[in-house]
Amino acid sequence: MSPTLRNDWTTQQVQALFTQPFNDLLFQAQSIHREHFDPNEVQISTLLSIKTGACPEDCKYCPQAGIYNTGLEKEKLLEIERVISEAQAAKNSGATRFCMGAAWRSPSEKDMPQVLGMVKEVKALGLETCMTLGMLTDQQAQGLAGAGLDYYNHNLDTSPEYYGEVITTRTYQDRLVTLSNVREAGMKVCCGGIVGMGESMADRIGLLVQLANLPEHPESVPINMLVKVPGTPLENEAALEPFEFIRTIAVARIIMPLSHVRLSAGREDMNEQMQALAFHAGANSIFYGEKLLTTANPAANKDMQLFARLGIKPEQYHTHAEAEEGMQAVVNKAASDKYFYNAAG
Ligand code: SAM
Ligand code: DTB
Ligand code: SF4
Repeated sequence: MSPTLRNDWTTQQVQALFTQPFNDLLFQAQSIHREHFDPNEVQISTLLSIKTGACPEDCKYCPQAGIYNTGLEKEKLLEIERVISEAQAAKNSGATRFCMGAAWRSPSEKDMPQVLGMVKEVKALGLETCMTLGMLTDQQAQGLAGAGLDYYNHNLDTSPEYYGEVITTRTYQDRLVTLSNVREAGMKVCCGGIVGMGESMADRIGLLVQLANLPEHPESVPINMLVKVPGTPLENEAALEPFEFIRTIAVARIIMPLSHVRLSAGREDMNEQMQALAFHAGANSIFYGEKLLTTANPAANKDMQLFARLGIKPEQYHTHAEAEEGMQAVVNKAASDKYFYNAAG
């Protein structure tokens, strides 16, 4: 009888968590966080854009969509050598995972061999690998898994209800199919969304319900604060109330207790107190290094100084066997937690 994580959250239950008094919410999130993770460790990943700009999709938040005039310099798919040297630099500065992103609707068959080569070479450096390349067929997902890709990032972005306001060139269902292909191929899933796009609280709750009710929780849940890029339709969007952002992180932590929750894009616009509050709410992963894909991120030394002042250590990369063993220990411990686990499963 193995315990199962809940994936039957109702909107009402998540709304009740989300709207409870702030201190109660943070206490609950921090308590759950401490049951499953070292509260003073944060996983760090570095991003690289391996193919920049001229994307055929119309995501209203995105500087890389070809239809918006954001002044972005487009680039072709990078050579493998360049990717290896960027990955080595990321490793040298302390990252444990290297995430490669491409401004594609989906990868073409022509580009796949080069992409698979990148996975193999970056992995050979002793880094965990992640890619985000758009929609994947089941064969493409299997190819990436076969090359050794650890994680695939594909976000749901927002609630099903708000989605059509933001993207019209691919459906919510298309995204769910890609996520299922990634799972079937045996890779870990990185899936989250963006807040601050003019959505309502109900939409933030709707996104969280969708994420937690996937057949398996994503191992990594990036919560991005919209980076408002001039030239995109969302450039003048009103700023999200900061506590709403913290509430979103805290609820993600509570309903997906074993997932790494990433304080993702948008940290350039947050002060250190806000970031510290996000860690207190259960965020335990960040993007590390001066650049996200095309926009700015805090300098690595600034992040390390913040970590030192908060007593936070970067999470060490574990070998696959160690990670499996660690996860089994967490699952065993979770078996006795009646509130979040269904022991009858
Ligand atoms: N083209 C691929 C796709 O969309 O699936 C992969 C790259 S895309 C840039 C990856 C994710 O970055 C998007 O799903 C979105 O959640 C996030 N993102 C893009 N632009 C952003 C922005 N301006 N602010 C916050 N997050 C953003
Ligand atoms: C995710 O959820 N956020 C990252 C990553 N996945 C690929 C991307 C953020 C991009 C922010 C805008 C830019 O730098 O282009
Ligand atoms: Fe293209 Fe991805 Fe940007 Fe959408 S988010 S426009 S798919 S790069």
